[in-house]
Amino acid sequence: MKLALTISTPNLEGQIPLTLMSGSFEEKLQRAARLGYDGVELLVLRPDAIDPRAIRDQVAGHGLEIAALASGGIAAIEGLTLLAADTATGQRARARLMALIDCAAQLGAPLVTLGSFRGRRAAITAGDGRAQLVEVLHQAAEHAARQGVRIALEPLNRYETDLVTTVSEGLALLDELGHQQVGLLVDTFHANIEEPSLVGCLQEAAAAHRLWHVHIGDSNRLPPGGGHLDFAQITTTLRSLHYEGYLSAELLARPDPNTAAIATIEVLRPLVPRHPRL
Ligand code: LER
Ligand code: MN
Repeated sequence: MKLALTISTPNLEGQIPLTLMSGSFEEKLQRAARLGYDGVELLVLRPDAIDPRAIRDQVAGHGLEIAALASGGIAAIEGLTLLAADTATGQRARARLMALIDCAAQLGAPLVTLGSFRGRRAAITAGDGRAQLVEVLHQAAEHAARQGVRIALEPLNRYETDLVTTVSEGLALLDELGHQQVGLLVDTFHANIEEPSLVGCLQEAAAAHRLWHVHIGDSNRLPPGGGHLDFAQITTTLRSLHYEGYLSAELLARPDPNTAAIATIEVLRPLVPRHPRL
C-alpha cells in the first residue's frame, strides 16, 4: 500500500476544492516528497492546457509517482458532466473523458477516476441515464484499453449523485458493462455515509477484483483523526485483502492545505510503513 495526496496541476490558480498543499506546483511536490508521500493524485481540468511530459518528469524528479488522474474538478469547477441535460454538453464531457485518458497515458498515470464527473441520472429526461453511462463507459474503456489506462468508478454519497452510491451498485453496473478496464474507487468519506459496513464494502470490492483505488477522508471529510473513522481497522482490512494500490488523501483542506497534508500522513504513515527503496 502506498500513500498519495491530491494536488492540482500547475496551470490551475487558487485553492481547488479537495486538493491539498499551497504554493507552486514545484513547492507542492517538494513538500509532498519531504513529508514522505509516495505519490500524488493529479486533479486535471483541461488536459490541453498542461504539458503532461514535463509534469511526469517533474513528479518523477521528486521521487514521487502519479497515483491517479482525478476528473472530479471538471464537474465541481466547470459544471461539465457525462450525464447532462443537453446532448452537446454530454458530447463535450465525453470528449473530455477521452482526452483525460490520453493525458493519463502521457503522464504515466495508471488510472483515471470517475466520481462526480459522471453527473446525475436525473439530468437525463429522454432515455435512461444508467444505460447512457454504461454506453459512455464502454466507449471510454475501449479507448483506455488501447492507451493502457484503467478507469475507477467511484460510488458517491446520495447528496452528490443518484447513480452508484455503493460498492454493490457499482459492481452491478460493472457486471453489466463487462469490461476489464473499469474497476472501483472506494472513498472512505462517501462509504461511511452509504455503506452498511465500511470494512464489508472493501471486502466486497476486493473479492470481485475491482478494488483499484482508495480515497481517504474522515467521516466529516477532515484529515484522518478529525472524525470518527477507524483508520487502523481500514488499513488492517486492506492489508488482509492484499490491496497494493494507493490510499489517496482527498479531503477538506482544513485548517489549511499544508496542515491537512501533514495531519493526514501523521496518522496514515505509522499504519502503512514504507518499504525500503532498493
Ligand atoms: C467528490 O465528493 C469526490 O469524492 C471525488 O472523488 C469525485 O470525483
Ligand atoms: Mn473521492
